[in-house]
Amino acid sequence: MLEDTSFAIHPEKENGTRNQAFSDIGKLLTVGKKADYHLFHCEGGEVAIRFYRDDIVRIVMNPLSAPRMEVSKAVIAQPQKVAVKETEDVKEYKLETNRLRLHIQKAPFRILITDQNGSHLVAEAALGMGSKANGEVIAYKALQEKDHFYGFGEKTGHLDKRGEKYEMWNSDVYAPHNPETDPLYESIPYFMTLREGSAHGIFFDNTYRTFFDMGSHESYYSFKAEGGQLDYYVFAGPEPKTVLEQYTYLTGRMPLPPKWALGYHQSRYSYETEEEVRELADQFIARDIPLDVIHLDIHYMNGYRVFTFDQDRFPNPEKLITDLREMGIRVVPIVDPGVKKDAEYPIYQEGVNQDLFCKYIEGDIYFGEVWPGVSAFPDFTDEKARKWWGEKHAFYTKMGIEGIWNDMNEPAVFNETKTMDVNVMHRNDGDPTTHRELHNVYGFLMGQATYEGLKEQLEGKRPFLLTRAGYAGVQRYAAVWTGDNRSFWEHLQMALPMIMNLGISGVPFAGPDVGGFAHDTNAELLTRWTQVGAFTPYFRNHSAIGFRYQEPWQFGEKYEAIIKKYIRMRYEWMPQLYSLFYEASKTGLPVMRPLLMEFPRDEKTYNINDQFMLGDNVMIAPIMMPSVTDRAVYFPAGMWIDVETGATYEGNKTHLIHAALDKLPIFVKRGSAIMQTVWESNKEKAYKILMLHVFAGEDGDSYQFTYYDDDGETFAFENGDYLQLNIDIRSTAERITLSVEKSGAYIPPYHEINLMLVGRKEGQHVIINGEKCKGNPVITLV
Ligand code: MIG
Repeated sequence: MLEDTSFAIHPEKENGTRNQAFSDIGKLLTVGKKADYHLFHCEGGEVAIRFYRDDIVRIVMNPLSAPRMEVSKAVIAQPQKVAVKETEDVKEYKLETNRLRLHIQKAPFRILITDQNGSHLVAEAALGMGSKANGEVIAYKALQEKDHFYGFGEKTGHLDKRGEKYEMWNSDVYAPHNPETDPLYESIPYFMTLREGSAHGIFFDNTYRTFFDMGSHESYYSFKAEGGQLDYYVFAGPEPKTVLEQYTYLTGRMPLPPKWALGYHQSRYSYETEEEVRELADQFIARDIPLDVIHLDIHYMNGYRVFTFDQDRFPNPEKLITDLREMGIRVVPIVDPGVKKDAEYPIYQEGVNQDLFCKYIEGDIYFGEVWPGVSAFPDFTDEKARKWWGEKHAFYTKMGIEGIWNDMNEPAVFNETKTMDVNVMHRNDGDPTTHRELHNVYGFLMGQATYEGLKEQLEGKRPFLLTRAGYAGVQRYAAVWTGDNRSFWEHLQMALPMIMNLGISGVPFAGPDVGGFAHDTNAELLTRWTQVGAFTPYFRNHSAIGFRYQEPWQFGEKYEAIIKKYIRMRYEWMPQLYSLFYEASKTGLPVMRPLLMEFPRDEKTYNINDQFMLGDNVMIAPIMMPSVTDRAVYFPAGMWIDVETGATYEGNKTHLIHAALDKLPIFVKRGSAIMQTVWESNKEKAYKILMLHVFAGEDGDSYQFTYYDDDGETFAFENGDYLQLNIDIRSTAERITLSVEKSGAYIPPYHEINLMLVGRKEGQHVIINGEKCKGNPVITLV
């Protein structure tokens, strides 16, 4: 229509194309030195280079002004004092630490980053870094033939992201999560490159809409943002594990979750009434299927008003929560950010009166339509609003609630853009800026507000938070579930690379809706999915309104028995899982890992999507196809033992594995061990019996691991109240030698650990801490 007016010859039409021209950073003009960083003034902008550690360097390019050295909310590490050797010749500057070398070419300005031996990590492409007149900032980096990419947070598609293009813009996507469906709910602008066995990482810390192009061109990849600075960190590696340690040093690690949060969660959109919830809990108890958590979706609220219960549907929530707790079940309610515009609703009143909602620069509150109808949205970028929101959770914690589920926090809004107006002006803790810049951290900050509020109120107990949206660093506050998947086999398959890449992106506590959210699930799919779910870090069965119910018993006895077996298995493996979660909280290493993380020199592992490692010694190869009971499994180097049959498989080979519907193929590396317990009752989940299964090794096999335990729900472990066993296992033809080193003050309900030997050779003795064992070997703890 406008084309018929003078608009057709609008000046922007011509300039528009010119505006898109890329302008390279150009030549270096002058060099300046600040207290702990270098400043390079170039034709097309200024570049700051600051070392955070000798293996972490930050590069900030600002095309318009001096680089701003503040960091986003993702970064929690302070730069350390790093010894940097500095040299200059006619062509370049060189900045060097023990681990990194930066060759800074003067004309045009280019940065080549190598390791201490001169091997290229990040090299610039023919095009360097630069900007466009529309505010975009861009980096082009050399792509090598053997580069493989991982991370990017929550993305569909395969494990190896080479050749893919991604966008980061937190989005509510109910439409099917297809391979090309992008972006989804989380924005983690971070990736790891694996090149011939060595790894390094890049975190592009820009909260605007960002884009990554990992393969449209033969010789380079690129990343860019719609606005802000080209602000990125390079992590030196050289192992995939060290990259993760470095990235999570910068952005933080998951706090140790309460043990109950690692159990089985049952959810549905929605269990609509108190009776329905009680009936559900009774079913689990009657059928003796373990259950830790029931989720309450939006129907629990009064007209979808957060911090309320509907009086008809849930007349006595306190009693419900107490009664369920007696049965060993906790309640986790959903909390969305939208606050109903209702002059008689106290939360809305407080938000308006205390000036806590998102506003336009002109002062009007931003309103958007969500479940409660027209709603206002707390401005989580403001400390005052975060505190207020956190405090409001006393409504739940006073009832005995210890966990919250955050949904719709992209934020999702029912309009054409699916989110808040990008012109909303956030307070941003005193540095106001637009939603366009802060959209991607809105959910992250809601998570911070919620987690901190809960922690304060729970007085020493560990909170649990589940979130849909987030930004880099989200692991500090929340577990992540991958949103509205569907009951398709393809979505079960997709969940594996998605969760593994989330793990590589610093988020170890993640999982998909088991059984699939939308669409009707079916018996076989639910069964196979539950087998996988039992070993994904977060384990929740959730389904959508209008589709088939998918609780463990919905498809008859045959399937119920198998599903129950695997939910129980989750609990039998809890000592092992909890130790891995502890490790994740300390080092950032994920619980569920792609094979390449343990075998980075084995190229065959670089894109294995349908197998995963649990820690460093357990490999799981689920069946994720209908009617299939045999599959090929790739075994990396070593000898691998099927935990169920004891059969041994030689590594560096692919074997055909049979797995009837009741079998999930699980393999343990020979010479290593796993810690297990037995399922007793839902009420009393603290384990009393502990078993160390040692998969007897042969000459030269050795294995070390740390078993960890504590009370499972308080922060007392931070003051030494934990049990840690550093276990070292060495095998020869004559003996299996264990040394167990105990530390910490926690006294567990079990007093000994029963050693179970799998595949012990004739003539192999067992020696524990120097003593030869007779009969059934036991490790005594007291
Ligand atoms: O789809 O609260 O992803 O888990 O059950 C509408 C209702 C909003 C989206 C979440 C889903 C949840 C549902 N929510």
